[in-house]
Amino acid sequence: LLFPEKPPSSAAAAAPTMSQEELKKKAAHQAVELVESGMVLGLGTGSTAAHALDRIGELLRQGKLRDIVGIPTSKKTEAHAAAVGIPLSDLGAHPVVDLSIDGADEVDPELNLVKGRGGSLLREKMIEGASRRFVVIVDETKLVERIGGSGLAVPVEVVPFGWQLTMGRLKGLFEGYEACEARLRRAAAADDRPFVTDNGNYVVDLYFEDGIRRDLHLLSDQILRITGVAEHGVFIGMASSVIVAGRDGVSVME
Ligand code: ABF
Repeated sequence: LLFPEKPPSSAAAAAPTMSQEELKKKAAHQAVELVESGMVLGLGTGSTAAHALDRIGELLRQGKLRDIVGIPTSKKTEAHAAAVGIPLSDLGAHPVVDLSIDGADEVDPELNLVKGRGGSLLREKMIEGASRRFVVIVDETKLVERIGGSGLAVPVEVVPFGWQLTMGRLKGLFEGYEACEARLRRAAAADDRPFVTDNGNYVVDLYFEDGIRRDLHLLSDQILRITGVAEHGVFIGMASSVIVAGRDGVSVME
């Protein structure tokens, strides 16, 4: 034989594995099973929460859910929810939310979260803080031992006025404690202008070498005492449960 026969492809022989997108969808669909007709819903932001919006829209169209009112956590979610037919309202009309469903960037073993890499942490914290039940949906890549431990950003929303001063004060909080770098978030990799939130604010991203070691409540108070800070993306003790989709199945942390 001039050309040896092809060996069997190992990819074809391997068991099919779920993509990260399918895992996100799985977690989202499990959370939507908690939605009942007549509920006021907090609608999350991000690629995982987007699957929940699509599913709620689908159930509304099929008549399996009725009289739902959604409160969107961002302008992007507002547009998406409207497009899939979810009736919308706000916290003024509905100061108590029955159930919020949203993604997260990090989840620690105590169900503390980092949120806001998508930029909508302030509205998320307001709506999810006003919720009777807040269900977080993630794939297993979001689980961390310690908040800030993924090496990715812990975001802080700051008012644009004097942001350099505010960023300096934020950085000062960590000197002599956690190794931390602070950077103003840019609009995009190739766009040097600051990223602007739905509230017209900027975001300072904090990067930790080895996560946050001090008490999270103490740190939260310290951050919020800095004039110029609007809110930070550490959500302490707010999640009622976390639905985690992994390659070995879906589990619920409570
Ligand atoms: C929002 O979406 C944010 O708080 C968080 O930053 C992000 C998670 O996005 P994804 O589901 O796309 O990872 O909930």
